[in-house]
Amino acid sequence: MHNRRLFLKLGALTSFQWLSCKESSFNSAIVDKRRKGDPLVISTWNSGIAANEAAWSILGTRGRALDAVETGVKVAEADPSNTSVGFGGMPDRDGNITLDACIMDEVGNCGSVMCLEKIKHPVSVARKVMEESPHVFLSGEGAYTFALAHDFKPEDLATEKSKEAYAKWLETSNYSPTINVENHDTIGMLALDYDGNISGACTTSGMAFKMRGRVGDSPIIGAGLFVDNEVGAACATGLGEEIIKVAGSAIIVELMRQGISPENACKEMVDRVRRRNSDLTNKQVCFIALNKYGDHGSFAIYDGFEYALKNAMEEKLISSPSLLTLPD
Ligand code: SD4
Repeated sequence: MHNRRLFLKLGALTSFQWLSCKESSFNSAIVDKRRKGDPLVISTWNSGIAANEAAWSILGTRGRALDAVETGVKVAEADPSNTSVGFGGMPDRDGNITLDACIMDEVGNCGSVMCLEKIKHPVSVARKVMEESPHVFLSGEGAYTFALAHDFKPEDLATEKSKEAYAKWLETSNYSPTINVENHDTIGMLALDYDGNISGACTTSGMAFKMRGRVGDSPIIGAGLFVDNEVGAACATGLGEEIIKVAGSAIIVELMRQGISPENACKEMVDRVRRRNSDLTNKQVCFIALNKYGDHGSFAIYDGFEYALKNAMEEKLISSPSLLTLPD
């Protein structure tokens, strides 16, 4: 009798209510089975190897995922050979190096800076925005003033390499701001700490020779990065405009909430980008994702994307599945 009543009650639910019922039981399953005592970190591209190493100095000693992701991506920001992030990043078309970064913690706090100039570690300014301002986004001049007020020192972020590349670009000044599909260095990092908490960070100098003021997905919470500690986290690299249009990282997390694997959630978002674009030439989009159990995965439009993994057992680069093969 009891079962029959339950059946009738469920029968009266709309499909949306029924789905919500299923999802909330899935959510509590995730919370209950949250993986504790087994930290790991993943990050985009091969620059992620060195960044993961730094993050591990925190995760491996039972530190907080938030500290790990900030420390990790700072390695890429300080590396002059990485021309898509921080020091040595490519300038905009007017010759200014403008940086975008964001960070998000296990309780959904987040901070972000956009078009920040002369500060080597935008991710640390983003963390200050999160922790010491009532806001989430600060941009341009305001972000710079905020950074100075928090003791960040202005520096010249140009290198010989970035100056030469800009001088060469000026010869034609051809405005075709594409993301190189074969290689990027923007770093997105997701970490799961010993206590089972997840945080993420993302940092970039954006498109080389972009229009002044252009902002991509990387500092946009929900596009370049999203963390929901009950479910997991995702971050992105590639053509920011396309990633923003599908709210990439936030929706990957929602797909994982429905029980979809990290790889399949990333694949679904790549598929949505494909459905919006009849021509994918020069449009690379890549996602990585991590769920509460420590499962991780990725998907990209083109092959060649890889992400770095580090946990107590191993450290490696994982080649991402993709939709298309790059033409020769
Ligand atoms: C952007 N997503 O600004 C970034 C670029 C990127 O490696 O990933 N470059 O659109």
